[in-house]
Amino acid sequence: MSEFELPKDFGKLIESTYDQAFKSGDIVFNESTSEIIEDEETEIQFNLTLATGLAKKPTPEDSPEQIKRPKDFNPFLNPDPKLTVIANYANKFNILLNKFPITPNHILLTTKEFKSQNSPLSPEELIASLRILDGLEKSSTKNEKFFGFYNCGENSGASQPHKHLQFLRYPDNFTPFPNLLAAKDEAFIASANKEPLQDKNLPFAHFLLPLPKSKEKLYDEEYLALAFSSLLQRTLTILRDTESPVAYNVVITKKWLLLVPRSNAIYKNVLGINSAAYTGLILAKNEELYQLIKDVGPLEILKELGFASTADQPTDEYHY
Ligand code: B4P
Repeated sequence: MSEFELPKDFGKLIESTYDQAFKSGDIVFNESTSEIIEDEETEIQFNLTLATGLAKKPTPEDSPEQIKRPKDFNPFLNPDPKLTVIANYANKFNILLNKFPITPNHILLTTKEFKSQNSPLSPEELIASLRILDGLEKSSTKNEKFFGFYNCGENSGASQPHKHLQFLRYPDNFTPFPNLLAAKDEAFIASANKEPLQDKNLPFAHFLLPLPKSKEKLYDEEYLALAFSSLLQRTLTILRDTESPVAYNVVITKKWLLLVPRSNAIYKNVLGINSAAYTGLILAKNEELYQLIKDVGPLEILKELGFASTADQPTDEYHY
């Protein structure tokens, strides 16, 4: 049995932990409203969410008196047992509930020991993520689809420095753009002969690989390490020629892996954008920001916080 095997009742375990933590007030659930809009030119879907309660959420800049805990409090080191779904997963991780969710059962994969959120994903972190996605989808009676995401580096939208990935459900009737792109090819590792997939209609650089359908290959550490590093090389090649620190978003599903280099975390100094936005889920914490997203258009915002697309460039033999 693999050390990454999850309990058969993984979904139920998440739900019961969530229900208890919610009842005891250890989860701060924020009500939200959502709508799906479509970009006129590309027909790409975006799910816009308005969650005004989040504006009151404590931030690392709040004073210790305000939030009644030490300034450098790390919620992922010795995590709260009431928020813990599985402690010591594969001897290296914890699977936790997000304390401030907008959708129920939002979970996090955190490293047991402190590791930096600026470090690339390890093969074990990729395998654990795929297992979690598999566990979530198998537990769903409604054929729901899930994604994992990792906000890496200063400009990526991360707020916690302790390494963590997050897992969310895609909204119903929503097609994220990478699904359409990944469906165009079989699984491959990017090489000097074949660049990762990039949608020409999108105005920001992004690198996507379809993942293998066979379970043996999908859960193969070496394969995943090569796939991730081939995307990271392209990401670092873009960042190499700029003044920007290393920052990128990772989105993973059971079907594909996506990396997006980031130039900035916040649009016009008001709207924070993380990995979820680069798979089409955009969050606003007040009405003005919600309207701003609609007025400017999600693609324009994503363009400004990323880098120019390289879809038209010929294959470059030297990446980073
Ligand atoms: P980070 O990678 O550091 O940053 P983030 O997702 O952008 O979250 P942030 O904290 O900045 O949240 P925001 O108000 O923008 O993730 C840190 C994670 O740890 C977060 O999930 C955070 O909530 C969680 N956390 C913090 N303290 C904790 C504690 N004591 N115990 C357990 N978990 C703790 O957004 C609020 C939430 O909405 C975030 O979770 C965010 O990922 C999620 N979200 C963003 N866009 C979304 C969208 N379009 N739809 C649905 N959810 C979305």
